[in-house]
Amino acid sequence: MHVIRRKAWEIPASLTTPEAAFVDRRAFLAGLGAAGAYVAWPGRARADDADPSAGLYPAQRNPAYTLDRDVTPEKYNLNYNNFYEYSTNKRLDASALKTRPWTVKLDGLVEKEQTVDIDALIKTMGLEERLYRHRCVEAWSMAIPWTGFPLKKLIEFAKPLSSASYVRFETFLDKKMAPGQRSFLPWPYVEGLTMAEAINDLAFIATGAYGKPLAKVQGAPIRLATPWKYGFKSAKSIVKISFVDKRPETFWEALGPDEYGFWANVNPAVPHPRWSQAQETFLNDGQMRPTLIFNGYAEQVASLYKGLDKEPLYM
Ligand SMILES: Nc1nc2c(c(=O)[nH]1)N[C@H]1C(S)=C(S)[C@@H](COP(=O)(O)O)O[C@H]1N2
Ligand SMILES: [Mo]
Repeated sequence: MHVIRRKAWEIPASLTTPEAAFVDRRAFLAGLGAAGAYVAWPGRARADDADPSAGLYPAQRNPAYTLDRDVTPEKYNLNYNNFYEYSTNKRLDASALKTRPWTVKLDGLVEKEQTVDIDALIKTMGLEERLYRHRCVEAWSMAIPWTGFPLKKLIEFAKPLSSASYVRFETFLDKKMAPGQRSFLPWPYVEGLTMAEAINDLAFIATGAYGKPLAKVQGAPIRLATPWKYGFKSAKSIVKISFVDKRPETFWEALGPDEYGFWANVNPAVPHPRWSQAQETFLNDGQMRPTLIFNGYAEQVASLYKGLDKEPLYM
């Protein structure tokens, strides 16, 4: 991940286009200026017309997960992404990603291995919307209306054995579909959670955002959202979820173990070796905001880390 040089950060010119201004103005006029308002960017609806799950969106919002800040305009979210399978540039093109047919394999320490079709999975799990903060380790943040289902529900469906202590998430591996995977990086992208983290209510599987199926750049058709952790935990375009008894080695850990660890909990007091985590640039307005411990979710997750003080919890 590239260091964001503070002076160099700016909203790309494209984000100050009339459409973006229009979207903001409409939200304002509709009295939706308060936290939670968002207006879908019309440009994407067309591209997703063929998605067989499209009719299931928007889903009802779960009122337990709302925000103290405005949702990031969808257009910003779609034009500022980390998805190294496509590019290390944030304005990336993931149109080569084929999201149907798509299956997710549930394997490892489970009663019975299963491979489930994404559309069947979405129907079985049901959908809800949650507003979550999103904090990248690079010290920028957004606020995103995800649609999906609790990871816990998927785990109940997968029926892990009691010997499973970690969940490992794996992204697709296909050099033809993802030019970035022709690089030397340790593909496929892998992430992991402890079982206790994975069954926490906050751990969420997203299949949509902004009231629609996920866009390709967002990691369609299925990704993780763990808002108390740095964004690199939230693996995109998942094809395999494995229940294991050893801590999985993650993509970023394999690349830079001195800079990126397993836990990756957000903590303003623990700097990245190369930059401070005390503040973040909120992409809605480009302004710096103080970063909060566990990204503001301490009440829900702090208890998961009792007695683990010796672990590198915050990288
Ligand atoms: N497969 C995959 N998942 C990934 C990444 C990636 O490069 N590949 N980047 C991560 C990082 S660093 C962040 S901040 C988020 C970005 O999600 P967004 O582009 O939807 O904001 O995805 C995470 N998941
Ligand atoms: Mo990130």
